[in-house]
Amino acid sequence: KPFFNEPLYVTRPNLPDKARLFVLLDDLLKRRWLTNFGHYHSELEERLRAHLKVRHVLLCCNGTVGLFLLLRALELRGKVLTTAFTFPATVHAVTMAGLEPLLCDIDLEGYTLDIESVKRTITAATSCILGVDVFGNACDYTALESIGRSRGIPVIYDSAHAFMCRYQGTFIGNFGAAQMFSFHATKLFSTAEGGAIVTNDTGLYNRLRQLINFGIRDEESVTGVGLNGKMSEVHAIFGLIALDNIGDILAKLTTLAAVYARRLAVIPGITMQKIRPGCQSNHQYMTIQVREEEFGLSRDQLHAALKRDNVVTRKYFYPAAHNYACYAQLPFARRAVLPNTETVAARNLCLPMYAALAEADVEVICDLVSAIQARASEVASKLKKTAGNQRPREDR
Ligand code: T4K
Repeated sequence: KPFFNEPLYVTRPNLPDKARLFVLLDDLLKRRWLTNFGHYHSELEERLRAHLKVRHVLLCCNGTVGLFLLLRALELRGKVLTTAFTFPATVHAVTMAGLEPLLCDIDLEGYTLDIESVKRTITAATSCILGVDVFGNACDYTALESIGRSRGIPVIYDSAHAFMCRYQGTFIGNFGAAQMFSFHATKLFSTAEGGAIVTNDTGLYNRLRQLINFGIRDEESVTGVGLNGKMSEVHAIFGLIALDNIGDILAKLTTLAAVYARRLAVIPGITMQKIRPGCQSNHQYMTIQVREEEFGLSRDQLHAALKRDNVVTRKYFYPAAHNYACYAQLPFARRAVLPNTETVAARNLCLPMYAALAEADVEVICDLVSAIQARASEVASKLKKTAGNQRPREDR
């Protein structure tokens, strides 16, 4: 019998206040303006701009399309240097934009682009650096932007996980040529589906604003090849309500992160992501590395053992992008080139983390991890026995 009767997922959406949602939806119907840069869209852009203290916010239908449009708006050619330790969206956006991903290794503790690997890998054909602020940890902005400046190429960031994070006191969103946020249902700030490109570059913003709306400049001119990447009014309403609660959500995640950190620190073989000094995380993800030699079980075994108790963890980001079948023919698809990426992808596990999660449940999850470690060999043989006759369960 599993410890929890209902699954505890890796995340759950933060839901909008129902009464407020219905009031705004009612107003939306009265306005009869559902999309194409409407009233609520403008209000959300304005509030985000003021909140993040950034010059421009371009709301998008999702983060992936935003990143794709950003790569197109930069009018790049050749290769884009990025990481394989990320969600498929990052590397696919590069490929879909007609560019070749050039994959670099990450640092073993913080999981962002490793600067020495960037220096070793970058070539004259590299037209952009695309860092990922993975799990809300800021890339080494200073080093990456110095490399970008010396080569005369833009540096941009997939900051899908980093909304409300700060670096040296400044909100993420203000670094590099532009940064992308995801506002997907699984993110701490959510519009159900959605995202944004934020930038202080007015020329880049103006190009993006046309690309996101079919390349249309005005009623009688189309300036380039664009698509429909706009956010609708319904999604913007979700965002406006979510923004009102963001302080409470951050406070709750900070409390839960402290409980996890205190409890997990004493379990042999478990280490936490090392957040860059000066970076203030939003604690959206609770990610651990499982070191098999000390823990007694592999990451995959811990994942399977927790699932038996209905704790549904996720192996983000396994497999890393260089192991996808669609990239197998590319030059970077050689495991030996990305040793740290391989190690982190094999060890990393994301534990349940969301504002509606009870502190007491976090304590129980930590008790379970601790008990599994203490009885590692017994757990390993039980898992082995049941592996043969268990139907695969949905990994959600
Ligand atoms: N770059 C990076 C670094 C990213 O991580 C992402 C997205 C992107 C770019 C692209 O941004 P978007 O285009 O999505 O805006 C989820 C999210 O769908 C994805 O947005 C996110 N990263 C990724 C890290 O997580 P999956 O495939 O793991 O989703 P799924 O459906 O398995 O959901 C995860 C858990 O959330 C489930 O265990 C249950 C829970 N859940 C999910 C949904 C959708 C709910 O409780 N309710 C829900 O409505 O990708």
